[in-house]
Formats: sequence, structure tokens, C-alpha cells
Amino acid sequence: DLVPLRRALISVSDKTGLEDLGRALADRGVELLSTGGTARALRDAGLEVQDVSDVTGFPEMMDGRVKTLHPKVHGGLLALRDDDSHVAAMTEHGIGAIDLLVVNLYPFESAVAGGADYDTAIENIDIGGPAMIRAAAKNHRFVSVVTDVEDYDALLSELDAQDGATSYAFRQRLALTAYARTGAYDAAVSGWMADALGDAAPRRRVVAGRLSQTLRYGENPHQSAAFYTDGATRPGIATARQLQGKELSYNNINDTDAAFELVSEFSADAPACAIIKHANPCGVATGATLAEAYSRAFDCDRTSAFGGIVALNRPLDRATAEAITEIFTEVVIAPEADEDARAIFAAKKNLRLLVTGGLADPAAAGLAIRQVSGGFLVQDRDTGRVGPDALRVVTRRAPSEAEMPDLRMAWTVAKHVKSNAIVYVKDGATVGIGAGQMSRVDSTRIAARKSADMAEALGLDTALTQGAVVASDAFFPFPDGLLAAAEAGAKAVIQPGGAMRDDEVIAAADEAGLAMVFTGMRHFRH
Ligand code: 93A
Repeated sequence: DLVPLRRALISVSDKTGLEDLGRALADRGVELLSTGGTARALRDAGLEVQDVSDVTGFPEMMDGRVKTLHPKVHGGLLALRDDDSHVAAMTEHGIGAIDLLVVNLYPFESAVAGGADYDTAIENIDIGGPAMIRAAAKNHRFVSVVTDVEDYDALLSELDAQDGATSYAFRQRLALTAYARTGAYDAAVSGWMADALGDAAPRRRVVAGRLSQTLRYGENPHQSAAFYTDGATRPGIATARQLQGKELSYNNINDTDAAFELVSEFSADAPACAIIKHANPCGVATGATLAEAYSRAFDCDRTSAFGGIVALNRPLDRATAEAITEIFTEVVIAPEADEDARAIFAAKKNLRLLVTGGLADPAAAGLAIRQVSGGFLVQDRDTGRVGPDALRVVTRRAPSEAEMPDLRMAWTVAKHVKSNAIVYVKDGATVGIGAGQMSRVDSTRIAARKSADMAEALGLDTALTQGAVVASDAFFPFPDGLLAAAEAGAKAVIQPGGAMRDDEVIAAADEAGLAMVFTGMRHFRH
């Protein structure tokens, strides 16, 4: 299964390592064939190379749209060398076998990421490259195909090890990589078009991404893992810049994303902070300063905040950096970090600091994907927002001026808490969060109990939930959850409404003197 390498076609946009590769192949007696720019670069390096246009008898035409799309190229890639009729066709039409194809594609992804306009993006869609890659990969019984600069060294080592030939197993691995590349490439084009047309309907989108980073391990050390990105350029975990600290782990990436998406719900007009543990917030707060927002978020649940992920909606400053470094924190993510803050963090070698250049856009369209056995579930991101006018007061008492902003904040935070989510807020800070319980009444009680524990630790004599407002991500099916919140001291409630027993729940709220508003929208997050 060894195939000696005699003739190679090289056509690359990214010319990194090209000269060395060309020379190494020429030194091994390989005949080189190339397209315009690639041939020029090889010649400039003093190498002998034949132009594809001389082979095809056609010039590169139509701004390069047609360069390699010709039977002399595709026949040379696709012919089965051990099939008499294929060999006869090669002889009849003067087609020479091509044993190695080296292609990297027009940089569509980076052109789009760099903000290319529509027409420029279209011109960056490579047609001839993927056609050749797919042809060579199909014929991997005879042909080697290299699509990644990083594989140049592996190719040369293989040639050395096999005395100028390649093994079948090696060519199979290259073909696998090649199809992954063309698949991801078309997915990027499709994803870009969906964005450009504003049509993100899940049934028309390709669920694919580009390998961004191989991770040390997955959710647990015995699982291998990688991070794939979808080409998005907006601020967020995929585009953030890490300024210091150890490499991000799988769980770090997941939690940091949750933290940053949540804090980005808070306009940068007022400082806000979210602290996340295991993808759930354990404290979210606004404050007069960023440091105050952090310390109020921390005070929601100091125990859980240990080893957490901190997200800020404004540039990290000195005072906030000092407060954060007082306890063990895994990751801090913020739009920016000033010099003083960076200097303070520099002393904590392991603390990871990420800057994003801005806030995420909670209203941006996109897909949320979840894996199930044998497939994926795909849905639109939860961009649902309830405007002030959409809130419906259902109780005798309406929320006060002071309660209203807290209700809205509690609702926003609840969207980012695993269901069943219960969130107590007072004066712009969460004071109790119940997450991920199978029963809503349990979430309500857990939030209140954790809050009581926190009050005790802080040496307060009243529960923090006393006088707070409470949000529920989905309706209270029975009065029990609502009554548990009232018992914890909640004075106002925000929830979707729509339960069969809404009447009973509203009556219970009236009896307890609570104000309650319905959003008409729920925020499940499972
Ligand atoms: O416009 S194309 O889709 N038409 C082609 O026939 C074709 N053949 C190769 N682009 C084509 N290529 C691409 O040209 C390769 O995939 C590679 O990215 C690039 C190399 O061009 P040059 O050698 O002129 O720099």
C-alpha cells in the first residue's frame, strides 16, 4: 500500500512554510505543479515549477474563478492507477497522475471575521480548492492530500520513513482531515449567509464549527475534549483574549461563558457583577462602583463564590481587582482591565484574566445546541425580553416604584439560572438563588435557606430575603411555592403566569399582601 510520491500539485492561499515544503519535495525528486501566486512564490525561492495553466492549456480566467477546474487536474487526482480503463483514459487524454495535493483554501472565515462586505465575502468562497481536496481525498488509495500547514512536517517525516512514499494508513488520515476541512468550510459559508440574510431558522442551519482549541480534558479528566467556534466575532468567550493565568479548562469555558452572557444583560451605564459556579450564578449585583457591585454579588453566597468565575460589565479597575484577589477565584472576564488591575493580578499566577473588548449582545440571534444520544437538539438562543409595558399586574397591590427595578433584575437573572429557577433580589443585588431543582417549591426553599445561612454568617438578625422580590422562571403550578417565598419575606413576585391554578396562586398572593406581575413569557433553561 506504499505509493511513491512523484508529482505534486500545490495551490495555497496561506503561503506559510511553502518555500520549505517546496524545497523539501524538490530535494526528494518530486515534480511540482502550481497555480499563479503559489508558482510565483516557489519560483522566487529558486525552485522549478510547472504552471497549472500550461498543463490544462487554459489560462487562469475570470479573476481566478477558473484555474484548476479541468480534467487534466481532476483526472490526475481521481484516476485509479490499477484500473486498466482509467489508465487508458489517462494515456488517451494526456493526463498525468498527481500523487500529492497541497491546498489551503481562500481565507473565507478570516475575511468574514474581519468584517468583509457581502461581495468580498462571496469572492472569498473557494470553489476549485474544495473540488480538488474532495477529489484527492476520495482517491486516497493513491493520493495524499494536505490541507493544513501544520501537517507539512508530518508529510515529510512520512516520506523519510517510507523512502519517498506514503502508506495507506497515512493517506487515510489525511483524507479524514481533508473532509473535515471542506465540511467546516461550507458550514462557515452557510452560517455567514444565514447571518447576512438574517435568517437563522434552525432547520436551515448547519451545526458545525471550527476547531479552535484542543483542551487538556473534558468535564472530567478521563474525557478528552476540544473547543469549536462558529466564526462569531462579537465579544464573548470565543473571541476573548486571555491576559494571564493557566490554560482555560472545559468547565472554565462553560462557566465563563455563562458568567459573561449574564453580566452582559446589564448595560455598562451602571456597574454590575455576576459570579458563577457550575454554570449557575451564585451572586449578581449592581453597585455605585464596580468594586461595590462585586462585593454585593459576593455577599449573596460567599461559600459558593469560592473558586468561582467573576464577570464584570465594565473594565476591571484596581479596587475591584484587590477585592477579587482576596479569595480564590478561577477566572475573571471583563470588557477590559486597566494597568493597575493587571499589576495586581500579575501576582496571582494561576488566576485567569480574560478581556473581551465589549459586552455580549443578549439580543443577538444565534443557535443553542444540545446533544442527545444519536443527534442534536437545535433551537434559537433565548433572546426573549419582556418590556415594561408587557408586565401585567394581577394582584390587588401593584409593585412599588422601588420594587419594579428589582423585579426586572430578578427576572433577568432567572433567565440565566437552571430550571427550576427562583431568584430573590433586594436593592439591585441577588440575596437568594435556587437552581436546578426538580420541584419549584424546593428551589424556593433552598434559595431562602441559603440566604438565611448567609445572613447568619454576616451577623445580621433578619433574613436577607426579608422585603425582597422574587422571580420564578416558569409559573407556580400551585400556591405552595409562592407561599414559601412569602414565608421567606418576599413582598413582590414576577413570573410568567399561565398555570391552570393561576386563580389560586393570585388569591394566595393577595391574602399574603404580595404584589405580583405576569410576564407572559417563560425562561426555562435545562
Ligand atoms: O477561484 S477558485 O475557486 N477556482 C479555482 O479553480 C481554484 N483552484 C485553486 N480558487 C481556486 N484555487 C485556490 O487558489 C486554492 O484553493 C488556493 O487557496 C488559491 C491559490 O491561489 P494562488 O496560487 O494563485 O495564490
